[in-house]
Amino acid sequence: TRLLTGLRRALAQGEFTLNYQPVVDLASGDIRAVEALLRWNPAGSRPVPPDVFIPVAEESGLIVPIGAWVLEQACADARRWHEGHDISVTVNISGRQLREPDFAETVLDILARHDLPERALVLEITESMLLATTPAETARIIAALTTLREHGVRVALDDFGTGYSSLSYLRTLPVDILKIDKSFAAPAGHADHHQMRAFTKAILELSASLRLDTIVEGVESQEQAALLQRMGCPLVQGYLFSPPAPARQIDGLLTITP
Ligand code: G
Ligand code: G
Ligand code: MN
Ligand code: NA
Repeated sequence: TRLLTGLRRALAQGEFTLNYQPVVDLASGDIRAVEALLRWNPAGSRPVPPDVFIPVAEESGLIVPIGAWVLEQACADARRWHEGHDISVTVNISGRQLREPDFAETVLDILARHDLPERALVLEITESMLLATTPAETARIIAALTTLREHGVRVALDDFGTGYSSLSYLRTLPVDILKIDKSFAAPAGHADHHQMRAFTKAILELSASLRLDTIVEGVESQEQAALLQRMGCPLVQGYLFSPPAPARQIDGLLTITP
């Protein structure tokens, strides 16, 4: 397809960029982390959304070199932000990347080359990446994550609550952080908001009792933020605080002068 041809050229032509969305401490308003979100601006045409090109990159295997570029770029930016701030960078990782035999070594090598402490990196994975894996592949993914965690890299389970079997994956996967999917931040007035509130409260309690950190995604209003604070939610992410923004804007938020 034309999309695939374009993607093959995109890395060499420097058409990818990263935006970053802050993860905010609800009580203090401090930025604790930023999530790297990949953007593709093909020369001479309009940006292609990640929902469109990431599945193509995954099927073709191009997500492996693209994902390596994302890790390099995110660690280079994080090096600047980590100076004087306790800020980590969160990178979305595809199952295809995790199944590469040398994934853990690649990540540790990138961290070392950028002189970035392992604690400063969070890898964001989803339950769905285990859907089509064989038991041997699942074992390899768990081994890679375990190695990385032993070195201090943290793992976040993204889109929590949307999968088929969230609780069993939570028991299987070695994770440090739960990210509650944005569908749970349903605004007041939304038909399901009472039920969503009950689920959010239950997941927050589960997460705390498992000693995991919790981030609620998709917070768009003050009302949602106030409600989440009353529920004891520590960390949030969403348009209320900041949309995904270019690295230079994050520099500005952290008052870093390049
Ligand atoms: O915010 P946004 O529309 O950018 O993200 C859309 C989807 O693309 C999200 O599900 C997100 O996890 C995914 N995504 C964004 N950047 C990356 C990336 O660098 N690697 C992978 N594998 N997925 C990404
Ligand atoms: O799937 P993942 O959680 O990695 O991707 C996050 C997605 O959510 C991105 O597409 C990002 O642009 C989007 N996003 C970030 N903040 C908000 C928000 O407050 N509301 C909504 N609806 N989407 C958001
Ligand atoms: Mn994510
Ligand atoms: Na998510």
